[in-house]
Amino acid sequence: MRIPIKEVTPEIGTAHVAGWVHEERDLGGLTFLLVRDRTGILQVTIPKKKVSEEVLAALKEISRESVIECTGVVKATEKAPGGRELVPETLTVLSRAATPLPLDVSEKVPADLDTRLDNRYLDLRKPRVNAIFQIRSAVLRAISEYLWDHGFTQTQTPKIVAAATEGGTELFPLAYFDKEAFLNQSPQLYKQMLMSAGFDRVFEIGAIFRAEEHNTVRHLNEATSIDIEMSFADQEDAMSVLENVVAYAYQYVKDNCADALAALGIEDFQVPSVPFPRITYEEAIAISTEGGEPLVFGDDLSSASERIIGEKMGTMYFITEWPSSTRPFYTMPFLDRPEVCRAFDMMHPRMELSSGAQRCHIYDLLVSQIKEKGLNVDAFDFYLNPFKYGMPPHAGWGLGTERLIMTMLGLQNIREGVLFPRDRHRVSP
Ligand code: AMO
Repeated sequence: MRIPIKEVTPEIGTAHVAGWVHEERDLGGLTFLLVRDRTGILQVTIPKKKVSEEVLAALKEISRESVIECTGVVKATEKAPGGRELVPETLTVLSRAATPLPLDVSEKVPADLDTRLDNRYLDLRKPRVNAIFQIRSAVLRAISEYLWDHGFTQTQTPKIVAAATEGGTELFPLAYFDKEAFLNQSPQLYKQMLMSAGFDRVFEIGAIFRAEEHNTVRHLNEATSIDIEMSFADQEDAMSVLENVVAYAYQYVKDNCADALAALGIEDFQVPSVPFPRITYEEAIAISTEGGEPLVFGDDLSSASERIIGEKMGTMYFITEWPSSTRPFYTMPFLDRPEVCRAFDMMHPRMELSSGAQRCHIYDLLVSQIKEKGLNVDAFDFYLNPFKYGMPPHAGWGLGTERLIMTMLGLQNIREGVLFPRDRHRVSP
């Protein structure tokens, strides 16, 4: 049975391992292979005079990144990675890699992000890159676990939809027989409909599609949104779930992903403490204005103002009480001062990670808000009907997985947190 390289120790005696040839060093009478699998790197030492003809024949076949398997005795040696080496009794080339390689997996030759993404299957072999996806997997597990444990039902809602939720300009139209359809921008309308359906608390982790105009380091055209919706709840309740689930995910990574964090060179991994500080939108624009990026009531935050405010806050924080004009139609205004609404953004010092709100559950008010935004009420029939027949007050949020990973791991470009990113210029691989 093949064992993971991480488990190879001198105490084991004979081991059978398999993986990719990370490096090959030929010193004449002696060849060193560094063999890599998902769990680590092992030195395979081949004293040419002491191994079989079959092993020597296989050695001739080998090129970097070929897939091999071998069996042999494990010995302790200080000079090799992990303090051990394997001397092969058998060596088989399972799949020979062509030369030259389009990308250097050992990272001695640097490559730009485009070249890396063009050859993503090779790029993902790099331990540092793979570590990002081990952590991403752990984060989504932790978040699901937390929400499960707090009474949320996991749902899957349609990705082919008939209406925009987050603004018409970012829609991808779709050829859907003889009907007008789009890729969904958010599960927003569906998670709200499930509140009328009596689900009480739902969460969904799924793809969202945004026809973002600009190619930036923090926007994707296909992202993974973590969404929740909860009934009999206001924005404060939703914010509390959000900060706790984020802190839980950080703690989970700290407790379970030591190897992946080490591969990324992250030594001092800090779990944010809850509760996160809250500032109002008015306070946020005052900080931005003071910091040299003037904003007036009704402006959205620019990335420059997010940076200024983030620097001042120095931790994750919430911005609350947004102008109603800046938020989508489904947001609940403060009924005594309707120019402000019960919406919030959750911010990392570098950027926005999540938006949410208490929703408008009052049918007549919702219809008038749809009209005010210049949208066609008839297109929202399927969504509005549930509000006529018993809709509890409810609140929720959407949290971008990639932005969470990007800020957690200090990645420079959001694309690094996606296996096969989609942007304005990239639909392949
Ligand atoms: P919003 O549009 O703010 O809100 O999206 C929520 C979060 O999703 C992530 N996100 C993106 N990440 C990468 N690339 C993109 N193009 C992109 N667009 C969004 C961000 C963002 O904070 N329906 C509401 C949520 C709600 O109120 O429940 C919504 O979609 O991290």
